[in-house]
Amino acid sequence: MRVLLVGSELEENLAIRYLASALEAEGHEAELAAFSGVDDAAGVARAVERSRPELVGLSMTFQRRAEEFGQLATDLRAAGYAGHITAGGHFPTFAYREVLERYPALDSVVRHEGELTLTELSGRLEAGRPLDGIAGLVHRRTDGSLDFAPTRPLMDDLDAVRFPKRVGEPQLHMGIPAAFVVGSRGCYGSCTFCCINAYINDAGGARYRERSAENIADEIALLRRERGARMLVFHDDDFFTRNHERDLGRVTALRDAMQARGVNDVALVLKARPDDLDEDVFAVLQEIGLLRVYIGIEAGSSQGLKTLGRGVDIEANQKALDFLRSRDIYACFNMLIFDPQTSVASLRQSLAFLHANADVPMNFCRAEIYPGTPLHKKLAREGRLIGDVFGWDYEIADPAAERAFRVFAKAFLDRNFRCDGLMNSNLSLGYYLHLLKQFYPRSMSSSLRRRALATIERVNRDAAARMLDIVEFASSSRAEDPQAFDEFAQLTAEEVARADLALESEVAEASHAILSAARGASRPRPALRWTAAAAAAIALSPLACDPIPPPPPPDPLPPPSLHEDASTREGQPAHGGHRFAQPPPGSSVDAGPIALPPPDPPPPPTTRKKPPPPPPPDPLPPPTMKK
Ligand code: B12
Ligand code: SF4
Repeated sequence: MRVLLVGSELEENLAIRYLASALEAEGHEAELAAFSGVDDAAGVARAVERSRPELVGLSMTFQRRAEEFGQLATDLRAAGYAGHITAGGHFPTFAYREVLERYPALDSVVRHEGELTLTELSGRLEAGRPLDGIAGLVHRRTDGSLDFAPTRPLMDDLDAVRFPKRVGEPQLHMGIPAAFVVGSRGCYGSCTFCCINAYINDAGGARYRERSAENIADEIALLRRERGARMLVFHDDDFFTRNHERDLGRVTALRDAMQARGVNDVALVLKARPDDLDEDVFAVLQEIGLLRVYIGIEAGSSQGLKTLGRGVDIEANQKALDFLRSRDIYACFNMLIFDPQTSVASLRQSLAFLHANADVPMNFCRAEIYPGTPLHKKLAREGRLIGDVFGWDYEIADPAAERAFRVFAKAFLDRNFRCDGLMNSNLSLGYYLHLLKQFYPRSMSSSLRRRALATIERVNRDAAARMLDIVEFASSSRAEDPQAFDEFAQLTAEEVARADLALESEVAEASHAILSAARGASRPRPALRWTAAAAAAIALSPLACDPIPPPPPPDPLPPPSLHEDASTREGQPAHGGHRFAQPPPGSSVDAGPIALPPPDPPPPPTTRKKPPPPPPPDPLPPPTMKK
C-alpha cells in the first residue's frame, strides 16, 4: 500500500520517519511530505496528486497546529482525495473525539505510538478488511459512529524498533550537519503542564524505556557515515533518569560504543532536569563532545515550581545553571513565568532569577494548557478553562498578575514568540558561540566571546527590567483604571518595539561576527577528543575493522544571510537517496534562528469565550507526584 506521511519539518521529523521505516518493513511504500505551516498545503496537495497514496497520515502532534492539519485534510477531500486519512501524535492521542467530530475529512486517529497500529491499519485497508478493533485506533464507521478500540501498550523493546528512515538533506547548524535522535522514550518527572506521563499511563507500558548503548551507537555511526552528521541532537524527553549511577553506566557505555565504531568528532545536544546534573556523568558527556544542554528551569519562583510540579526548588535551579556555567557548556532555558496561580510576588521572584542569570540565553512565556496534562484536568475541574481544546485560555487567579500577563502578551508578542524574534535570535547567538568554540576553535577569540556574552546579557537584562516595570504598574491602583491600563499597554508595546530594533541589530552583528570568523576557518576541526592511548585501544578492538570512512568534504559554511536557497549551493552531497515529496523548508540551509523554537504564544484574545460550566469531578485519582 502507498502511504504519504505528512508532518512538521522544523527539523527532521522523527515521528514520520519512524513510521515510514515500520511501514516499509511490512512491504508498504512510504513517502514523506513537509507541512510546517499553511504555506506548505499546496505542496502536500501536489504530493498526493503525484503519489496517489491509498492512505495519508497526518502528524498532528502540536495543539497549536491541529486546526491547520484539520483544514489540510478538509482541503484534500475538497480536491477529490478519496483514500483513508488518519492523524496521530500527542494532541489527537488525547483530543481524538474532538478532532474527529470537528473534521469529518478524517477517517481515524492513531493514539500513542504509531509504528504497530499504522502498519496494522495499512494491512487491513489493503486487504479491504473492516477496521474495528485495531488496538490504538479510533475510527469512523460507515454509519458515522466512532469505534474506540482499546489502547495499544507501548513497545517494550526499543532496540527492536527499526531506525527512522532518513530522507531530505541534513539540517546544517553553522555549517555542521545535524541529526536528530531519540535514545529513550518517557520520563520520571511529573510536571503538571506536560502530557508525557499521561501519554504513557494511558497507553500502558514502562514509564521510561531506553535503547541500548550499542543500538544508539550503531545508528550514530550510520548517521556519521552516510549523512556526515556531527551535531547529534537527542530528543529524549529527559536524557537522564536522576539515578546518577545508572546514568553514568549508560553514558560510559555509549562513549565506549561510539569509540568502538570510530565516531569521535561529534557534538551532543540534549535536555536535562536540574536534578539530573552530576559531575561524573557530565565528565563523560564532555568527553563525547557535549555542546548544549536545554536545561528545564521552567519556573523561577517557589510558587511556580510548586504549581508546575517540578519537584525541585529555586536553589536546585540555580545550582544547575552554576554547574553548567562552570563547565562552559552552552545552557539555555525557557521559563513559564505565568501560570494559573502566579502572583505578583512570584513574578518578582522569577524576574530576580532571570536578572541574576542574565548571561544564560533564555526565553519566557505563560504555561499553556495541553490536553492530557494534570494542569488541564485541574483547570477543567475548577471551571477555569476558556475556549476549547484547540487552544485553551485561562485567567490567572491573581488579578494583578493577570493584568501583567495581558500587557506582556501585547508588548512581548513579537520579541518572545516570533521564530526570528529577539529572544530566539539571542538563543541562537549563544549557540553560535559554542559551535565556534567546539568546531572552529582556531577562529575563536576572547573579543568575540566577550561581545557575544555582553550582548546576550544586555538582551536578557532589558527583558527582565521591562517586565519588572510591567509588574510594578499592574500591581498599582492605576492599573485598575481601564483607560490608564490601555495607555500603559500601548506605550509599553511601542517602547519594547523600539528597543527590539536596536537590540536585534546588536544580536545580528554579534552573530554575523561569529559566522564570519567561522567562514574564515578552512574547515571544522577534527575534534578528536580522546587520548592517543584510547585511540590505540580502538584500533586493536574487533570493531575497528569497520572504521568510519573519511569524513565528507569540508562542510560549506552558511552565507551571512543564513537563508540561502539550497539550490544555489554547490558540492552538497545528495544524502539518503530518497526524494522528499516536498523539500523540507530550511533543511539544507543553516538552521539559523530556529535553533530553538519559540514558545507557544497565548491564544489570541478572539478565542476568549465564556467559560463552559465545570465538568463533573475528575474520576481519576490525582496525579502521583513520585520523585
Ligand atoms: C522534537 C520536538 C520538537 C521539535 C519539532 C520537530 C519537528 N517535527 O518539526 C521542536 C524542537 C521544533 C519542537 C517545538 C515545539 N514543541 Co515539541 N517536542 C519535540 C519532542 C521532544 C520529540 C518529538 C519526537 O521526535 N518524538 C519521537 C517520535 C518518534 O515520537 P512521537 O513524536 O511521539 O511520534 C510517535 C507517536 O506520537 C505517533 N505519531 C506521531 N505522529 C503521527 C502521525 C501518524 C499518521 C500516526 C499514525 C502516528 C503518529 O507515532 C510516532 C511513532 O511512535 C516532543 C516530546 C515527545 N516525547 O515526543 C515534544 C512535544 C511534541 N513538543 C511540544 C511542544 C509544546 C512544543 C512547542 C509548542 C514548545 C514551545 N517552545 O513552546 C514547540 C511548537 C513548535 C511549532 N512551531 O509548532 C509538546 C506537544 C504538546 C501538545 N499537545 O501540543 C511535546 C509533546 C512536549 C511535551 N512534553 O509536552 N518540538
Ligand atoms: S521533566 Fe517534566 S516537562 Fe520534562 S518530559 Fe518529564 S514530565 Fe515532561
